[in-house]
Amino acid sequence: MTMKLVSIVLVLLALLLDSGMSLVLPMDCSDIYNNDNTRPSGVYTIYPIGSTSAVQVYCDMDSLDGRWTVFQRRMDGSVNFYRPWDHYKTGFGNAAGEYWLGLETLSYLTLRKKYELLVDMEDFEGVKVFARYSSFSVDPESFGFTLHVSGFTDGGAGDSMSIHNGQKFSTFDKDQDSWTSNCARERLGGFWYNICIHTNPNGVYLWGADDPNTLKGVIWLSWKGYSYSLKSISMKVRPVQ
Ligand SMILES: [Ca+2]
Repeated sequence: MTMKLVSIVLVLLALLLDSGMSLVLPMDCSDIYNNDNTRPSGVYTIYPIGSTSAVQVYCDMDSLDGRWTVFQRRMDGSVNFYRPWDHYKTGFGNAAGEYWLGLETLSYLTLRKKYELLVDMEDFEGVKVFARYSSFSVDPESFGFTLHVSGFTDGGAGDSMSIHNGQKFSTFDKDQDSWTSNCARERLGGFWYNICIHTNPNGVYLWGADDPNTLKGVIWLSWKGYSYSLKSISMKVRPVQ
């Protein structure tokens, strides 16, 4: 009798698995792609920390074979990125547009899998370039959300991230940068500021040319210099295979 019951349960389980239903919730866009590799780029729900941690993200299924989980995106200046620590910790904005996924989620993801980083960007003339890094992780909050990024590959943008490697995250109300004053207040964003920037992806959206003395725009120094604010930039991660 018991054996029969076990057999029935096993058969049902086999049918469930065979029907393509996933018993495991996706923790990132790579899991979503692996469940169904025909899924297009767009907004999906992921569960980075388990079933109660549902969060919406934009999945880039196109760039360099896809599977990218976007954690930062600027594209039209619709969202204010000059925000306090708590906002950068938990995330803000809209996954269909401009947003920041949140340092807590980012830290959880990169603790559970080894990730690489892709930074896609575009200027107002429609030119697109990228920078790629073979290793990317963010420490937990108790370590200041310290950034670890290395293994640069040039996609035309040059390397403006490596100078930020090893830095803790800073916002206007939490100065953990390496500068004597407050980088977040001076560059009007939140980032892994050093002394202070080679890139300022969370700076002020300025529609192109910027005063070279202010250094507060959406800057990627090694591509457009300090006096140009990008049209779009997005930072995304995927597991290293
Ligand atoms: Ca400082």
